Amino acid sequence: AVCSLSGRLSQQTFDSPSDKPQFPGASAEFVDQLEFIQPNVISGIPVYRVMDRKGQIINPSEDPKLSKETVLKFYQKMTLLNTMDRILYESQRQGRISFYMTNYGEEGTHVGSAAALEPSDLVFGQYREAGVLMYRGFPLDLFMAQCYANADDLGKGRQMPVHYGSKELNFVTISSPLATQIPQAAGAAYAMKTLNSNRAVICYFGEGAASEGDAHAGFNFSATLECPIIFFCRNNGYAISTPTNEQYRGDGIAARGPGYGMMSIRVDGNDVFAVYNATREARRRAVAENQPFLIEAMTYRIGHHSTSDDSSAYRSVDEVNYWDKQDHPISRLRHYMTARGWWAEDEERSWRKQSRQLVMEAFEKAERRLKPRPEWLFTDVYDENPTGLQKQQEALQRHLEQYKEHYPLDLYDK
Ligand SMILES: Cc1ncc(C[n+]2csc(CCOP(=O)(O)OP(=O)(O)O)c2C)c(N)n1
Ligand SMILES: [Mg+2]
Repeated sequence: AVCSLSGRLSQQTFDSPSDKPQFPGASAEFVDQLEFIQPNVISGIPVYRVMDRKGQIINPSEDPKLSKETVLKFYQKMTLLNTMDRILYESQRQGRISFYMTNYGEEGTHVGSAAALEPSDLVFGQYREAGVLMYRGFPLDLFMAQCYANADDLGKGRQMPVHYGSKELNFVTISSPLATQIPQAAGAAYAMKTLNSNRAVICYFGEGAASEGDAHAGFNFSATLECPIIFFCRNNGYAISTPTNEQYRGDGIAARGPGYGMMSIRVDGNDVFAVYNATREARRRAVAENQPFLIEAMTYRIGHHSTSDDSSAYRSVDEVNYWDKQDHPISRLRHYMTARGWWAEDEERSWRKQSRQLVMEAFEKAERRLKPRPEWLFTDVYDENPTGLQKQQEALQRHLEQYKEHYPLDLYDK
């Protein structure tokens, strides 16, 4: 029996702890059947939702039962973001600003997640999360100042539009090389854990960015170092023109969580309450248990990727219309509010008017404001400017002095 190649009997006979695999890298059993694991072993991860498309609560025990005041705040932030997007998109089209990215269709992912966090939690965004910053209280004037690169911009006009940041609101400045924020966020969460600060980190990224190597590094460090972080993937169907069926072959991003040993969930990103519930519970447990959570919010990018893109080249108008007309996070929330008698045509009309006015005032103010002082180009990187930079600054000053008639220097702050 010892020499039997059929194996089964001898295994039973010599069953002892040493017959279990002893490899340090896995906790598993031996098998004697050749079998590959099917790639779809994790497939069809369900989509958690609280409301149906008509804004009706499906399971009352999942209703977050937020106050009227909070729900109205959700709605107002989502629609204000929409209005700001429309005005800034148009102003790029008119040549007033150089670039813009809209958030159409993803408002529920922003507001639902932002509302579930503590203000002291640190946010790392990708670039399509303006609603998170808006929910935290970033004023329209500062959004506009950033896009207009005027003297009020916290970044002093040194970044492309939509690269917002706010130290006060714990929102790390956007850097658009994809996925760089993911390992940075993991490191920040590790620091928060070691400082025992009771803070969490949330890191937003697109399903396209999740294909970058940096995403792997961030996920794996967070899991092994047991970091209080929420990885929030906005799966909006596209990475510019690349649809998800060309982006990955597994069951989306949530399916990767178990591979990293991470708690994971897929939610309906167009259901602001589902996003809120999932983020709130993930946030609570991330801090209480020091472990990372992965949330994949399914949504749809209704706008073009950016003002440099024309999405009609790679998707149908019907597809976009479906999401815009049938399954929109804003209309879903409005159905919910209307059913409770919290919102009707009158409120809608006056809020539309008021919000448009707020955006237009901020826009006009930003456009009138002077540009940042040219010497601010040279500040904020070094504590003391190295001689090389000092020389460049002097050269710029001489150049502007000599050729001043070629530069609109009166538009710049002195
Ligand atoms: C490293 C890197 N490669 C390529 C780009 C160009 N790029 C900018 S956005 C983008 C698509 C990202 O898609 P996704 O992560 O799904 O986010 P979404 O735009 O859909 O919100 C690409 C390829 C980049 N910014 N950085
Ligand atoms: Mg995407």
